[in-house]
Formats: sequence, structure tokens, C-alpha cells
Amino acid sequence: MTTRRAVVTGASSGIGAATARRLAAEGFEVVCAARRTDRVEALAAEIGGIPVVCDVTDAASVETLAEAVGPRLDVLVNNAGGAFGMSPVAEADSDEWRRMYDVNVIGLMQVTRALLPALIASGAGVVVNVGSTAGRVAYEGGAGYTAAKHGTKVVTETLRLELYDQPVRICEVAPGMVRTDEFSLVRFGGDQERADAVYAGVPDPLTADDVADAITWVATRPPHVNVDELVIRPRAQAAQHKVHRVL
Ligand code: 8X3
Repeated sequence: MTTRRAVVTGASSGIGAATARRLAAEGFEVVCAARRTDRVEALAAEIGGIPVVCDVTDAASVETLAEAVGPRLDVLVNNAGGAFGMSPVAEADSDEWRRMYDVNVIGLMQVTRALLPALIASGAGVVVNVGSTAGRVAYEGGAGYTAAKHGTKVVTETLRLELYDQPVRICEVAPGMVRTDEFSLVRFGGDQERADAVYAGVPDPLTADDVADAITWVATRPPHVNVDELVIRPRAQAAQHKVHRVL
């Protein structure tokens, strides 16, 4: 039997690293793609995967990824993404907005476009795009990120329409509050106090492993089953603004 192969972008930390580990545990050979060489190499060594240094926003870098993947691919997890800043629209930083669109939408498109032939060649490919509850609603200070994650959602829906007669499924996993080492820290430019405040008093935010579990479930359904979208939140977050905090 051929070894099933998966690509995970943004594999250097958080949901990406957890998903790479989880898919490897399910028997996939995982191509661990991210910008930080030391991290992708360590992860690939740990799980018997293949490290590829890749910035999804850079076309040449994505080409290198496609070459490393080769002619056949079973699963693509488009996880690379992120939020930068949390200013109201009236004070928005154009560069931050561009970076968010670049990684959450254009990067996802570039990787998908490059790897689609290999996914289709497998005869039963799956693309799992990591969206967000921020792609479902609006919240104050979030417009740059929510606009980008709405973009992730709509690109996913469009692809599913465009590829309706091809042997590839197009899915989205959209998490709510997930506590990872880097998401909020990056959003707030390294300000640990602001990052910690996001999760203050929340009994149990989701972990990267919870989301990796959901992604792996979506990616391992039988080939005729397309999980269009899976929204996953901690019990403490009934809605974006409705968060139980014990303070
Ligand atoms: C992350 C969810 O609530 O920080 O994608 O926008 S949120």
C-alpha cells in the first residue's frame, strides 16, 4: 500500500504542529512546511516527516514546496495564517491589513493552486482550510482579521464549487478561542500581558490538540464524505462575545 502523504503549512507551532503530529500518528507521511528552519526540522525528525522551509506568501517558496511534495498528495492542511494588531478601523494600520490578507487568503490560494494537481492525482484528495469563527462574525478591533478569515471561508466555498466534479474534497475547520503559545502573542506584537488577557478566567479554552483532532477527523472521512465546515469552540464560548470567565 502506498504511504498516504499530507502537507501541513504553518507547522512550526500551535495548531499546525499539533496537526502534523496527529496526522503522523494516523500513519501519514507529513510534509511539515513553515518559515522557521529549526522548528520544521525538529518536528519532522520527531514524527518521521519531511521538513520544507516555506513562506506561503512567497511564490518561489511555494514552488519549492510543490517540488518537495511531488506528483501525489492525499491531504493538504492550509493552516498558515494569523492576526496582526487589533485596532479599530478608524486607526487601522494598512500594512497589518495587507499582511493578514496576504497570509490568510493569498498564501492559502498559492499553496492550494500549486498542490491541486497532486491532490487530484491521488484520486481522493482532501483540502482542509483552517478558518476561524472570525470568518463568521464581526467584532470590535477585529476587522482586518475578520475580513481576511471571511476571505478564507469564501475561497473555500468557491473552490468546492469549481472542483465539484474532481476527486478532491474542500473543507474548512473554523475554531473559536484556542489558547496557543503564539496566536495572541503575535497579534499583540509580543505583549504577553495583552495576550494572556484574551484567555483570562476562561475555564478551558480549546487547545491546539483539540483542533488537530477535528482537522484529522475531517481529513480521514471516507472519500465520498465532504465535511463542508466544522465550527469548534470551547464550552465557555457560546458566541464570540459570550465568554464565560471566572475572575
Ligand atoms: C481566532 C479566533 O476570536 O481570536 O481565529 O478571532 S478570534
